[in-house]
Amino acid sequence: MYAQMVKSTGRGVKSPEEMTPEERAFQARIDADEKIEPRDWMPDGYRKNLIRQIGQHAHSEIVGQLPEGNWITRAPTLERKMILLAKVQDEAGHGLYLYAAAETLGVSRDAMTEDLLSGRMKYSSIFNYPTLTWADMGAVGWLVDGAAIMNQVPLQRTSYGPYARAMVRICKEESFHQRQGFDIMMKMAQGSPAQKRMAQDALNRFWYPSLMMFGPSDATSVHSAQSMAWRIKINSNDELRQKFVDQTVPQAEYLGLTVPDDGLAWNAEKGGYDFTEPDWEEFFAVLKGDGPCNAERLQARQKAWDDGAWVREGLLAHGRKRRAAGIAAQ
Ligand code: FAQ
Repeated sequence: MYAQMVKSTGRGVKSPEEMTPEERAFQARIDADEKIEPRDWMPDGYRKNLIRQIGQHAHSEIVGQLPEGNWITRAPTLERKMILLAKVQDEAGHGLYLYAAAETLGVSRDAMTEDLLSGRMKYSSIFNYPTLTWADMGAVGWLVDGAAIMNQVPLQRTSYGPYARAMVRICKEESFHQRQGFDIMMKMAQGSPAQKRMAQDALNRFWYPSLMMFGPSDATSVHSAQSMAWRIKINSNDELRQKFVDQTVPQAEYLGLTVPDDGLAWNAEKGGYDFTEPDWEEFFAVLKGDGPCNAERLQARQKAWDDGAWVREGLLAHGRKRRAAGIAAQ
């Protein structure tokens, strides 16, 4: 059984003997690959862990609009501008589906936003890196959306129904995003020597931050064991990172670009690439708020929240008026 398998790798996962009868019945549903729906009984820890992961995922989609939004007015052609605009709008949609999925667990979007702004909730580390050139739009689509898909395709089979269903649509759109990024990279890599240098520079800067998107190594991951026992996560952080490297290195070769890792080598025995781990000190520093753009990203979210106050107040007043009119009509 899954829970027993995970027990050997530890980190607070209860054995069947330690579970209450309700928890055992819940785990049996998970092990039978049944979807858990909002009104079903669930352990508090399952609910909290899902709110944490889905909420952080939603924040990532919304904050993730900022580095690309930065380039909408500077896209090199009208066609590129329209495509980028559509992509950034898609990310807003992803954030909304995910906030809605988290709300089915009893948390409000306002509360999640307050947690983001106060630093209690995170968003993906990748969005704390700047986008300096147009080639970065290619690298973000190719690598960042590529890493997001690698992580999110298995999440279509996650145990919580609303999250799994949100992921189906999100993954379709992310595939388009990844292709548009690769298309930009192809144009740049096949362009003038200066354009090729820009493409290589973007790959150099985004390679390790993209590998960090999968989270810390399995040995230091806090939530993986329990999340995998509950099928909130289907794969471990290291498994997905390896799959991403194996998929992306041949794409870089096709582009004629060099992955910035001297330790990169095909390992026939494991059927995958050996590669150099990201700098985990840098990763944890970015998580703590010390990345190149953390302060700027949070300021932008704070400003959007403050600027939107009148809309929220107006909607609430409208809601109150309609309720009062409804009561009066009755
Ligand atoms: N950045 O115990 P674990 C996108 C935190 S969507 C920041 O291994 P877990 C689309 C983690 O939260 C990208 N924090 O955690 C797009 C935990 O802290 P906590 C987002 C990170 O949850 C593309 C602590 O470290 N995708 O890009 C990161 O089991 C282009 C310990 O870590 C998702 O959110 C990180 N990279 O595994 C948009 C997918 N990694 O909460 C615009 C869903 C770890 O205790 C443009 N999420 N942490 O304070 C997941 O699959 C998981 O949550 C992981 C982390 C794999 C991210």
